[in-house]
Amino acid sequence: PSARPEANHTPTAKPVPPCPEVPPGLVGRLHIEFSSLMTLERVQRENPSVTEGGRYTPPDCRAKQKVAIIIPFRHRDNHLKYWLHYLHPILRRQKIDYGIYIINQLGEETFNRAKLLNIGYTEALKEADYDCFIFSDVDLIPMDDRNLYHCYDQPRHFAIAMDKFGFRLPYAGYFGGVSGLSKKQFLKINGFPNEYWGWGGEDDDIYNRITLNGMKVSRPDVLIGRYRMIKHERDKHNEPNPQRFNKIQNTKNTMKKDGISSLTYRVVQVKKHPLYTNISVEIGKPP
Ligand code: UDH
Repeated sequence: PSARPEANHTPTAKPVPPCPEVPPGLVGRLHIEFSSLMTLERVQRENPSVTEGGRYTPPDCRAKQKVAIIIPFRHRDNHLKYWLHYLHPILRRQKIDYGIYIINQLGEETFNRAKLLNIGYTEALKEADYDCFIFSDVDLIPMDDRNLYHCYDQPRHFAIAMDKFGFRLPYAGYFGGVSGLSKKQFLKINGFPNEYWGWGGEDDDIYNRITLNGMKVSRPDVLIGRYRMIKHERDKHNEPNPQRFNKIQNTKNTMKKDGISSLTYRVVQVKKHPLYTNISVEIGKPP
């Protein structure tokens, strides 16, 4: 065959088909462990198709949704390495069009998970036209790749069977660990509360927001929704919040004014790493 110069070719732009409902390359149950040494260099070598800032688009099909994965973060670099090592290949097999956003709370004031998640939603939308937001703790790894990281008709709870809870829901209204809302679902509940400082309660407040706004939580099968948590001690400056029990009684009154509509913060740095985007923020401190 004669090698004709490229310029003479009419570009045969093959139309990319929509991604199938059930991705064909899934493997099911996964072996997850945290004893091997992990380095970012290794994870980078394993994932050459991930582009700057931790972005990936399936090369062979068009995904219906664009998914931003938001991770609340402070001083958990070792956990992040494992998260990236396990999740990038899973998301690729799932044919997800995605970006990874680490929302890093600067300083040593009390941690505020839900406020960081609100910031992640806002900042991700400045980068791309995301339709779906998945909020994941940095220490939670799915044990089955059939637990698909996209959004559903109702707000999704993914981490329903964690090892630390004996692979069951700890209580019926649990919405912690890993969850996902479409842009529309997120805006319907005015995002997440900004006023839960320290550990606990914010996930129950989010659950209340969902049900109070006439939605219900969607969940995977209990065998598919299994997770391993990387064992760790309680972090400094994230003590259990003693106000959480009172606050979750008041969601109905607080959700209209406290949420994405009242969010304030300061971005100090946005840095695109090969496997993720790091957004370092100042979020203030409890009143
Ligand atoms: N997080 C950080 N840094 C912190 C605190 C929290 O990155 O200092 C993030 C991280 O993504 C974490 C998530 O917030 O996965 C949730 O916080 P957590 O892991 O402290 O909450 P969890 O309920 O653990 O998983 C509670 C403490 C358990 C102590 C057990 C001691 N044996």
